[in-house]
Amino acid sequence: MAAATWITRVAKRTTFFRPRETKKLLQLGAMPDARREFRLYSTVSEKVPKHEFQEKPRFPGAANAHYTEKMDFVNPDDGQIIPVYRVMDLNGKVLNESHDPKLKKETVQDMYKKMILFNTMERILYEAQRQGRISFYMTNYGEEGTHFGSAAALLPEDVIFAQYREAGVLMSRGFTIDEYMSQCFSNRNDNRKGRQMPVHYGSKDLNFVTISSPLATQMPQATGYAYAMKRAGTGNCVICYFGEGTASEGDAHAAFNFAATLEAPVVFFCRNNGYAISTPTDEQYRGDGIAGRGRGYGMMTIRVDGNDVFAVYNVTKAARDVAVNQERPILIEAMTYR
Ligand SMILES: Cc1ncc(C[n+]2csc(CCOP(=O)(O)OP(=O)(O)O)c2C)c(N)n1
Ligand SMILES: [Mg+2]
Repeated sequence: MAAATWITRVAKRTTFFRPRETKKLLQLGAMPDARREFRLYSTVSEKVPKHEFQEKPRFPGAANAHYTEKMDFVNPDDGQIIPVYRVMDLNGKVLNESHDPKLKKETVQDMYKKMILFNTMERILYEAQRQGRISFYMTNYGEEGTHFGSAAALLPEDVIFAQYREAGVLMSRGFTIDEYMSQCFSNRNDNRKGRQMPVHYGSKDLNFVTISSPLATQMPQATGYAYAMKRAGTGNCVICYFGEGTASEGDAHAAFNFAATLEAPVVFFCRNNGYAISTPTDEQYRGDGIAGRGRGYGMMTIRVDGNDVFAVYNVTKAARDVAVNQERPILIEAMTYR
């Protein structure tokens, strides 16, 4: 082939070393620091046929795209709407036996008992707030399935960054009624020493990071914590709960994008209950919900029936596996009501 038909292309190659390889290289004396994950860049010149170079786009910003002569704008109304994964029908009948998580009877009974206990405690605390005995309260009514289903799928060492409407997750981890009461009444037994507003729980022992009032602040924090966990090689993940309204905050974007690019082991768990205070979802966003954004950020994503405790358990367990074993973030959108 004539020389004129060849083009010399300068390509940037990236080599990733995962923690295990890094350790090996360290043992060989090839690396100065065991904790760092290295990215080595090498610049190489390669010859590619001119026509091929011209016909295949090689834009680094969309590496897998191809050329088209059709001027089609992507219409968000076209394409598949992400379905809602479920295990049970509305009567509680398991639809496909192979998706039954086959939890022990005692485990399921314990989950159910705690849901009832939690619901009862909530009524008392809500009424206490209405009577002016405590300054603030947020109920979790109707969202118990998302709390107890997801919490059961995690390990105690997995770290939780929550919003203010996931208090059942704490109960699943062993937070006691006394601890809830002490926190909400800000008394001397409160483990936060009464310095927080009611419902802004936290527990170092239970790996539950103290809740903050400003929406979405927990999200970039969760990403950072997950990235640090990955670098430390803990083999655990972070779960980050947030509401669909909170996903409109800039911090949510920052958290998703950093998690995707840094490949942080974080499970983003959105509770989509249809409202952000009084703002309905049709005023909150366009597109296919929060799950619809996952692909845009390059994250594996699933939508689940948040009222189906077994479905929530299954997706959280699978998401945890992806986060820990593939070292990447993953998004769950749990559909529910409040
Ligand atoms: C940065 C910030 N803006 C506004 C608020 C006021 N605020 C508190 S809760 C809330 C709605 C959040 O909705 P969503 O994330 O859907 O959670 P949900 O209450 O439905 O569980 C708003 C706007 C806040 N706490 N922080
Ligand atoms: Mg909401």
